[in-house]
Amino acid sequence: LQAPVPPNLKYTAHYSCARACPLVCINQDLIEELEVIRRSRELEGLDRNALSYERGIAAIKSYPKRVTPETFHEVTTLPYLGEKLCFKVNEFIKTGTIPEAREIATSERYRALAAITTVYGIGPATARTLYDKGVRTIEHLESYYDVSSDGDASNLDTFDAVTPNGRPIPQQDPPDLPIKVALALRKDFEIKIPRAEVEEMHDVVMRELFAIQPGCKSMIVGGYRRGKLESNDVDIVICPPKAEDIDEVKGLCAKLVKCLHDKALVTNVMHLSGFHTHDPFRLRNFDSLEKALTVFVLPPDGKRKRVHRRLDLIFALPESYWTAIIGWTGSKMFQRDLRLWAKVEKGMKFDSSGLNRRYDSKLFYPKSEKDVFDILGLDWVDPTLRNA
Ligand code: DGT
Ligand code: MG
Repeated sequence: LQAPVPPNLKYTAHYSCARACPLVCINQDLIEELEVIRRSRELEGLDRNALSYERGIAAIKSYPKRVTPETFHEVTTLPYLGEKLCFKVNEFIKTGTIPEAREIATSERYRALAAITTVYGIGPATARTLYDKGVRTIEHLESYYDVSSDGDASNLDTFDAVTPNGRPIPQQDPPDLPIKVALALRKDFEIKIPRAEVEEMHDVVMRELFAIQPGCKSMIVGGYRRGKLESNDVDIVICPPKAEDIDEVKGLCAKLVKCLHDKALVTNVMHLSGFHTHDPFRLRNFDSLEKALTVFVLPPDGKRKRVHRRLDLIFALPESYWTAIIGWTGSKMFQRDLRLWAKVEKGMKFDSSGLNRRYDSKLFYPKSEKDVFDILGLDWVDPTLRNA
């Protein structure tokens, strides 16, 4: 699925949004070893250190030659490859492993924190608190939250937050609800989603959406768009047709979710957010995304049992459609560097909901994804090469 690397994208570029970063690289075994160290820093809340590793790892992912004694010197000149990281790369060249990574990977604490954070909704800080309370395994978690992984989350569905006109009623998400849903459906969520099923889910969602609001555009984003053969969830960015009255398209996300929920296609709603309230500036500019984080299940297909899937629906107004697509295509690192590039090199502000110039707040209305790259003065990077 991967696009060829165009010669204008140099692997020595400082920003990962200016490099080609494949999904799987020639030094994947080294990446996986370094990833253990990065992950442990993240799990321990050492975010700056984790980010240093993430940047170094992204630079190695773009490096197109095998790391060997012959290429080692060049590797040390790559961006973000500091002394410590180079030392570890050198250990890997000599032995095929990194001793620190091996030590971490076998430690009880790392294994427990890594296992606990596989549950959707549990981040590193919560995981450490749970660890301190004696939680070591998913089974411990089940008893801690009083949920069994039996595939039944119907008692964990509190979706009633929509008025008859489709507006979400502002409400606090019930605490721990996403975690409880994720535990109950854990065995389903562990099964990755093949591309064909991602596409089938998209088709079903769009069929329902067209019945409510004809003329919407949509794109499957996330890891699917970066070329992953199997995804953990499905992310879809949706854009309503240009409306005279912004009120016409507001609330579309909640309306769609309600319709999918009524048809038992969405079984649980974990989070639903509307456009930002009544601040007229915000409505037209930033944060103008509505989003729903849900659990979705395809209609039964004969005897075949369908698996519960995580589905994120992101609604963007026409002027923020392309920035939303870039933001939600990821990767997280690519998006982070895009923001940094925009700020440091161009005096602009980029995020999923828009693009503007800092000194006079001039807004840009990109007409395509390429347009966003052009405005930011960046060479085009194919989505399948955005796996920094
Ligand atoms: P996976 O695990 O197979 O679903 O892999 P991804 O890469 O699809 O990961 P995912 O679904 O967590 O996120 C998709 C991209 O969307 C990711 O690169 C970062 C971005 N993203 C995730 N959550 C948010 C959010 O709340 N706001 C914004 N602006 N972007 C987000
Ligand atoms: Mg995803």
